[in-house]
Amino acid sequence: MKLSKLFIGLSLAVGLVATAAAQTNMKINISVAKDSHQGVGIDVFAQEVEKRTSGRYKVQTFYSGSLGGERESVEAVQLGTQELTFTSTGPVPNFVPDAKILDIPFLFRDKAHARAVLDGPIGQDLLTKFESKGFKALGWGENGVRHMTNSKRAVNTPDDLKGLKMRTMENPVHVAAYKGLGIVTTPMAFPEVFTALQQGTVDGQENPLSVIMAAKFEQVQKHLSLTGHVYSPAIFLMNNAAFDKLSAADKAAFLEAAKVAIKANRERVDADDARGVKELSSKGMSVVENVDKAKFVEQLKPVYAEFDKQFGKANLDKIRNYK
Ligand code: EAX
Repeated sequence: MKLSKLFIGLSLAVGLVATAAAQTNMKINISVAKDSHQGVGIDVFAQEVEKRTSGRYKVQTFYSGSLGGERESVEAVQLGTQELTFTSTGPVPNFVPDAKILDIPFLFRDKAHARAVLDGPIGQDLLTKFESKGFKALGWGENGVRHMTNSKRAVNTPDDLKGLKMRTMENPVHVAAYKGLGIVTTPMAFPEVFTALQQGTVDGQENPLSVIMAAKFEQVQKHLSLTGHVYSPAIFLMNNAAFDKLSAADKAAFLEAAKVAIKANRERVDADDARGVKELSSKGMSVVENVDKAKFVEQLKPVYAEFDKQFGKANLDKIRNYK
C-alpha cells in the first residue's frame, strides 16, 4: 500500500519534471493586428515550430504592438529579453546598417523582383550580416509595397506632396528620400500612428495596402495614392544565443517553419493587394490609382546621387538588374 502510494507520487513528480523540461516557451510579436499578412506569418510560424519540434517548443504570439513597436522589439531580441520578432525592415538599419539598401525607393520593379533578390544570393548574404549583431535572421518575409495616404488632398505628382506632414518609419533612407520629395517628415513608431493621424499631428503616412487595411487607416485618412514608392521587406529575427542553444534538428525546424510562414505571409500580401483598392474605396477612401512614378523618380535624382555614393552604384545596379 505504502509502496504503491510512494510509486504513484514518484511517477507524478517525474512526469511533472518531464513536462516542465519538455516545453520551452518563446515569444514572437508584430506591431500590426492579428488579422493581417504579418499575423498570418507569425501564426503559421508558431504552428510549424510546435509541429516540427513535437511540441517541445511553443511560440506565444503577440499582436498590435502589445509588446512594443518594431524598434523596441528588435532591441529586445538583440538583448535576449524576447526570443523572436517579425518586423518590417523600417527600424532594422539602426541595428544592422547593411539592411539599409533594401528600403531605397523604386529599387525593385515589383514584388516578384524583390522576392527573387531576397531569396537569391544577395538576400541570403544579407541574412548573414545579422549574426555579428546578436541576431539569427531566419528569413525574409514581406510587408508589401508602400503607398501614400493623407487627409488633405489627392496626390498625383510630387508637387502635391510639398509641405505635407507625414509620419515615416524610423528609417534613415526613408527620411532622406521623403524629404527629397518635399514631405515634412515625422519619424514615429507604428503603434502611435493611428492616434497621430486622428488628432492631426500628422497629415499622412505611407504603408502597404495590407497595413492600411489592418490598421483601419481609412477611418482617419481620406486620400490614397498608389505611389508604390518602396518595397518593404519583413524579416523573422531570433536572438542569436537562443538559436545557438537549439539542437541541429531543432535549428532546421525553426528555419523550415520560417519558410512555410513566409510563403503564407506573401500569399496574404498578394490577396490584400488584389482586394485592397476596392475595399478601401468602399469604406470611403478616394483613390488615385494611376500615378506617374517616373515623376517621383525624377524628383528623387539628387537623393539617388547621394545613395549612389553611400551604397555604391554597382551594388544598387546589382539589385536593379537581378533576374
Ligand atoms: O510592419 O511602421 C510601419 O509603417 C510598418 O510598415 C508597420 O509597422 C508594419
